Amino acid sequence: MDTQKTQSFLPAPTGKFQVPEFPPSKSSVINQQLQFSLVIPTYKESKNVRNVVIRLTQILDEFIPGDYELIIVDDDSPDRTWEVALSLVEEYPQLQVMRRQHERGLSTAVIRGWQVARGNILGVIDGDLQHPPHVLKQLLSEIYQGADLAAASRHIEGGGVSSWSFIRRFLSRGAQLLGLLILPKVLGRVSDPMSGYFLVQRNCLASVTLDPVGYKILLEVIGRGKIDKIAEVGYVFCERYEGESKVTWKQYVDYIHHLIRLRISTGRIGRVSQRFPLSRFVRFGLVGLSGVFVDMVILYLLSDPTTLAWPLTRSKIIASEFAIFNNFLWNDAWTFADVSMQQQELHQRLKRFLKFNIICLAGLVLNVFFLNLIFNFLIPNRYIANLIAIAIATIWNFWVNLKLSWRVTQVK
Ligand SMILES: Nc1nc2c(ncn2[C@@H]2O[C@H](COP(=O)(O)OP(=O)(O)OP(=O)(O)O)[C@@H](O)[C@H]2O)c(=O)[nH]1
Ligand SMILES: [Mg+2]
Repeated sequence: MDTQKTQSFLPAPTGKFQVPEFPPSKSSVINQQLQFSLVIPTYKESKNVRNVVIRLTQILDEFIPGDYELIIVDDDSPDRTWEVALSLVEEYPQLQVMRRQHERGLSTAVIRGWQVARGNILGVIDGDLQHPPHVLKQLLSEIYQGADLAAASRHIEGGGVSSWSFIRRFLSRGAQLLGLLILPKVLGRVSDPMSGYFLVQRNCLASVTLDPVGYKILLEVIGRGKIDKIAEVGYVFCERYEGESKVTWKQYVDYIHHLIRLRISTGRIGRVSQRFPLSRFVRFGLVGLSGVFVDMVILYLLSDPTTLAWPLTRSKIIASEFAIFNNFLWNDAWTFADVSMQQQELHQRLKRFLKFNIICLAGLVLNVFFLNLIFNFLIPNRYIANLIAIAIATIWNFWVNLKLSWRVTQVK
């Protein structure tokens, strides 16, 4: 307990996940810069943390004495890993501890650690001794020889997994294959993209905004960092002796989410979305969905054999007019709010509604045409046929309304 009075936690950064170009300065410490900062993310590792610190210190004291720091970033573990870690600081002055109480997650913990790091080489290693610490020497050597990123890999010469079940191997390889399909340019650059054990030069991350989800921080670094030369070093992923694994199904879901997010923001879709009003289109689509609901309900009330049983086309026209009115109100207030706020006069609103209505009526002609075509010749289910017809009309509606009804260029 005494320790806590003399030693204190590193404050956890907030805001954007951005590693500064230069190490942050701390007035109380002379000669800030270090060669190497190694972040150890921990969650419920109270039984491992002491051994990790001992092993890492032994190796680094021999290799780069006094020129490194260890940063444990703990997410307020219920087993008080943070307390155990802090109690080691006096004995191991190269160690610093961050206790995060407002954020959680492995990848974000690593970045928060790098944000306060003083080293020019940044690294990450698990806190459960599954990553053999001696490999650090090889990883550092690769960086000294000019690599931007040096990753420890289970899938090259000298690498392996000690005791994984068939299922876990299968899932890991399946995840890698899926990643290769979605993001070949990122996953294809390393043999073990799932590795959580790697070093990277600070300048490769400087002024890059990272945006990770879940566990796979290496994907984020390769996907968004300015990484040219990559080196790999084989290692055997050891068994866990203490503590428990935190890997659950959620990590697989997060992984897929992360792949898609990276693909969208860094791939071709990302470049297109800079020109294409993607978020506006998403809003337009959501409003359209509410219109589908209105349309379907009215269509049911008018045309279903159990209700009024009116002819399909007449019912559809009325249902669509209701949907058009619903959509206009939402689009004006939300999708194109930035434009309509500048043109709030009643006559301006009416003009927009008129244009919207005419464009949507043209869309309705398309809609009715496709509804009949699909219902009579392809799918004899009026609701499915209606859904497909609505999708076609929505695309038309978005493009023409964007160009004519809510003209962004009209905003002064
Ligand atoms: N700060 C922080 N660390 C985490 C979090 N989840 C996991 N970790 C740490 O990240 C490292 C890797 O997590 P593990 O659960 O061991 O994952 P793994 O090594 O891929 O899987 P196992 O082989 O089952 O151990 C360990 O040091 C964990 O304590 C988290 O949410 N926050
Ligand atoms: Mg582990």
